[in-house]
Amino acid sequence: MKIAIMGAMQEEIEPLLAKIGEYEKVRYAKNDYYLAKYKNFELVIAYSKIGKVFATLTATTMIEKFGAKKLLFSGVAGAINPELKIGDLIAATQLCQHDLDITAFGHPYGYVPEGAVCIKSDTNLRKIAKTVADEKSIALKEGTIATGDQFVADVARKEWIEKTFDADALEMEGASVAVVCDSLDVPFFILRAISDSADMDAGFNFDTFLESSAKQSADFIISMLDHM
Ligand code: 3QA
Repeated sequence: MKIAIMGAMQEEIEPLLAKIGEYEKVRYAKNDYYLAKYKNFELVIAYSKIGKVFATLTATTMIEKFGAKKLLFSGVAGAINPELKIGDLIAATQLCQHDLDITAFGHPYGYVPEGAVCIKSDTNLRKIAKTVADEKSIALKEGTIATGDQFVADVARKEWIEKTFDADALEMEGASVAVVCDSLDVPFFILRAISDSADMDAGFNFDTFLESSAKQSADFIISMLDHM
């Protein structure tokens, strides 16, 4: 079975490629896709570039062009829930788009007709994650992740997202992956390690912790493959 492993930034997939070692690079739609074998799996690995549009393109390509049957996302996020500290892992139970707004027509934030405010991730993949976390004695948090085309470095914006969506963390790609995978019936899992707290220090903390947090997430994803 072919499994997609996706990140948004190069730093988010680099630890995966380093661990897997041997791969073939295929250029498609102005992006690089890395094809590899790991244990009994065929893998397609890529980073999309930042934001919802690129993430949608990459997730769709991994499924429709490369034939991925499951998709795992690995990366970093800004914390909303104060229990989440830098380096902590959160697995999305569901994802929403915090910047989607047709409230002028009486709809809730994050909703468009025939869509849903939140999309749930695959429960089986989340179970595998729990097994891995237990085995490694890692405190894996589960919660709602809010996605939008915005690097949030502002407490007021963060608090608005928290109260509107009851979200625990925020980032810029997860809900796109959720929409694509839900539409195409591909089970998906979104894992993020905290790089910052979406506050006024977010830019500095992000730069400081991107690499170490991205590695936390990537290492966990590799362990999940070992259990699939
Ligand atoms: C931010 C990355 C994007 O892919 C979303 C990181 C971590 N903290 C966040 C926050 N708000 C929103 N998202 C996040 N990822 C890209 S901007 C920096 C680009 O530097 C998750 C995330 N607070 C490029 C060098 O110029």
